[in-house]
Amino acid sequence: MKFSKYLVSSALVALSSAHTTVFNILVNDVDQGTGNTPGGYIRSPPNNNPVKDLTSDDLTCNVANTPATRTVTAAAGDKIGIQWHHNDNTSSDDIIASSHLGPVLVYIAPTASNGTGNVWVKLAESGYENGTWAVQTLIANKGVHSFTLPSVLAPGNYLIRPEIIALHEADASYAVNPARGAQLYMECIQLNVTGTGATTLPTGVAIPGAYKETDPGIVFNLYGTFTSYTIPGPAVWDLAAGTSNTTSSAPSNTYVPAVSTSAAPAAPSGGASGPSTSTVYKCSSKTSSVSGAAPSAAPTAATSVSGVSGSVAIYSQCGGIGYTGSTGCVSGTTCKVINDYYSQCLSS
Ligand SMILES: *[C@@H]1O[C@H](CO)[C@@H](O)[C@H](O)[C@H]1NC(C)=O
Ligand SMILES: *[C@@H]1O[C@H](CO)[C@@H](O)[C@H](O)[C@H]1NC(C)=O
Ligand SMILES: *[C@@H]1O[C@H](CO)[C@@H](O)[C@H](O)[C@H]1NC(C)=O
Ligand SMILES: *[C@@H]1O[C@H](CO)[C@@H](O)[C@H](O)[C@H]1NC(C)=O
Ligand SMILES: *[C@@H]1O[C@H](CO)[C@@H](O)[C@H](O)[C@H]1NC(C)=O
Ligand SMILES: [Cu+2]
Repeated sequence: MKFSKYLVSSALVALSSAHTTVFNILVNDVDQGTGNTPGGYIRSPPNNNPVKDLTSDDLTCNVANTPATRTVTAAAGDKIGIQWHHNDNTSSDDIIASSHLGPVLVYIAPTASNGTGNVWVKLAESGYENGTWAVQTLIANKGVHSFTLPSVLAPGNYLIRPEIIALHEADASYAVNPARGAQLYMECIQLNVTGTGATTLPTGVAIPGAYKETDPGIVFNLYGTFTSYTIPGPAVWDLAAGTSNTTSSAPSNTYVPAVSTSAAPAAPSGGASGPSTSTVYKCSSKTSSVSGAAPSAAPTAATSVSGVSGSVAIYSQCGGIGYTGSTGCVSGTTCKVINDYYSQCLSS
């Protein structure tokens, strides 16, 4: 049967993890040494699996929110580089699977809060701009994402929470189908901020709490047609640029959420019958096994709707409620109904 080859391939892919974690940070481009091992300065999880449950306490600082041994010192106004890696920090490391497209963000909270309460303030964010995803820029920069500590920030101990939201399975909501959904990668870095700043953090948001399964940036069809992406969570703190006290001084990587989100396709709401992803986009995690990829539902749902040939690539969307793009699949593929909201070009 046609779908069996996807099942076999998925099983193979699932053996290798495609995720990412933070290994170390740079302060004004100076490497602060390994931070994710015992004795380090990162509240680092035991593996690179994502967190997908938006209501879980694991979303705060990942599954191991216990104080790390050390704290890195940096001055208000310093440039901070977050170094992400997939498996190791060799030069051949791919940082994160290229399928894991999505935004890159940074939050801050007082260390004393342990991340609990309305304490998280967004310092930086980068989403989809000029046809490029922040994750693609991150990979091109060999895993380093940089931002500036606000120069007015009062001295003290802070948790820096970098985050990647991978959208490769986010066309379905985790709440509807736990085998799919956005994959969030985060941890907390212990930073002691020095300097002469006098501005304490404003009231922030709670994490978990800041993201909802109904956010257009959480449920998002990467394989559909879109021109903009709305990064979830609060606006970036207007002092986050670091050098001045004006809103116009936002960091150059700040993404201004588009007012219109109409380009984001509606989320499939067909229960467990989410799209059967290609092996290319599939990645392993403890909870996302082959059996969770809705293979049993997909074959019966996958009926050909269009034999018209066109330019829509394999595994891309070619139909569904609310879809207005092209329905013609490239040669060798056929548009098949996955559910009411999503049809996809698959091998014919
Ligand atoms: C690995 O990380 C450590 C700590 O940041 C660094 O000193 C070392 O140079 C890195 N190795 C490579 C090959 O990048
Ligand atoms: C810190 O928060 C985590 C949840 O993110 C919790 O498991 C842990 O017990 C808390 N630690 C303290 C000291 O409150
Ligand atoms: C996107 O393009 C505009 C117009 O050329 C430019 O001003 C902006 O800096 C670009 N953004 C990024 C992230 O490259
Ligand atoms: C942070 O830095 C201040 C000023 O140098 C110092 O007094 C304090 O002990 C440091 N705290 C930590 C946790 O390193
Ligand atoms: C920021 O700007 C406001 C309004 O212009 C001003 O009242 C405030 O003192 C400024 N704060 C700092 C830290 O410069
Ligand atoms: Cu992954």
